[in-house]
Amino acid sequence: MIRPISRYGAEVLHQPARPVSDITPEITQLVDDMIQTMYAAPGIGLAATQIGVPLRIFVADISLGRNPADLITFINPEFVERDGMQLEEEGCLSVPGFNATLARPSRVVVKGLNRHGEEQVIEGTGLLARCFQHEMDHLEGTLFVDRLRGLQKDLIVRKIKKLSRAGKW
Ligand code: GNR
Ligand code: NI
Repeated sequence: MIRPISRYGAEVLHQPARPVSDITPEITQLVDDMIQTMYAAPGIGLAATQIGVPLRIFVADISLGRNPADLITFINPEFVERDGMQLEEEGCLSVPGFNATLARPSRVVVKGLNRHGEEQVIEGTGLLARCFQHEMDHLEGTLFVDRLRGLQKDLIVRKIKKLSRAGKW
């Protein structure tokens, strides 16, 4: 089932998510819904908080479904390594219509469970590293807008408030 994606301002997006204690059939269903919702959007990643569920789960596929082997599910993910620096443009399905250039480490290694509850360790560089960090931020209640400063941030927040007042957000 495709689920609606919450937008900047929704409480669930601005709070840390809780670890998953046990991979029940409900969790498996949630992961399936996240994958469907990510592909439908379309996006290269989706965190559970974006569909209103405060649990530490994200899905990612930087091939947008073109390469089935690129689909990644992480449950209770943690960084094990982070290094380098990349400066690239970033967007978010929960902040539609906006993007900004953001500095992020260029390489990360993430450890966590896959959809079957097995431990996995995955290295990401370039776009995958950026995606992993963006999704890990979601699990802490942080959106890319929160990482901006000064004018860049004020402009986006002001435009969102205006859209919100007009009922267009
Ligand atoms: O689809 C998405 N594209 C994207 C581009 C640059 C950096 C991060 C991302 S993630 C985003 C989907 C999303 O909002 N995931 O939480
Ligand atoms: Ni996002």
